[in-house]
Amino acid sequence: MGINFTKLFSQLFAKKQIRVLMVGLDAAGKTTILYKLKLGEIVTTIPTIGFNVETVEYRNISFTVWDVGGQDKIRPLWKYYFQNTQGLIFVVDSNDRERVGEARDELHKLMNEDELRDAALLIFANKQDLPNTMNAAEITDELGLYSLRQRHWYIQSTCATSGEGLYEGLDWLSNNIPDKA
Ligand SMILES: Nc1nc2c(ncn2[C@@H]2O[C@H](COP(=O)(O)OP(=O)(O)OP(=O)(O)O)[C@@H](O)[C@H]2O)c(=O)[nH]1
Ligand SMILES: [Mg+2]
Repeated sequence: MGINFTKLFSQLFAKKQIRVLMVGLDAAGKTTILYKLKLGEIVTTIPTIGFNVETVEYRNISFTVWDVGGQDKIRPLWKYYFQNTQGLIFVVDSNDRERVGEARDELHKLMNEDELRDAALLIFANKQDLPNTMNAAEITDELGLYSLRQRHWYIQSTCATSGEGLYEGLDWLSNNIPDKA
């Protein structure tokens, strides 16, 4: 009885854990986002060769966020991080009109991955502070988000350096993660 009560109690108050994979082209702002969330600070980044992982606590949820380097030569490594991903954050540099097509191709490849079948998709349309950015509607169009079938997705405008939009994104993720089987 005592043991059962303890178990029930800990289940009620246990933090929900969400595993998040954050990818996107190089220089989109992933590492900046990760450390803005973790530390509340802008860190000076260098291109990520490999990954960073941090646990971000927000609203009684513990997000384990894997930030994987996005340079083209190392994109084939993304697949090693797919397993058990519940939330996928795809970060786009909204100022990079030249490479938005490349971002679209990478996103659609990810969407065809069996291991990411059930992952909720959050797009961060990042770098909204720059003068020549595409807004969320343009990014939605350029990425072909409306063509995604049977995918729970959401696009959020962000500025990683000010932190704008980041927590709104986490709010959406926390409400849209499918329950584990
Ligand atoms: N103006 C502006 N610059 C940003 C923003 N987010 C990131 N940056 C800058 O963009 C550059 C690249 O950011 P990173 O966070 O290193 O990019 P990344 O996506 O981790 O890149 P890889 O590790 O190579 O995949 C850095 O100079 C950041 O300061 C933003 O919202 N606005
Ligand atoms: Mg990085």
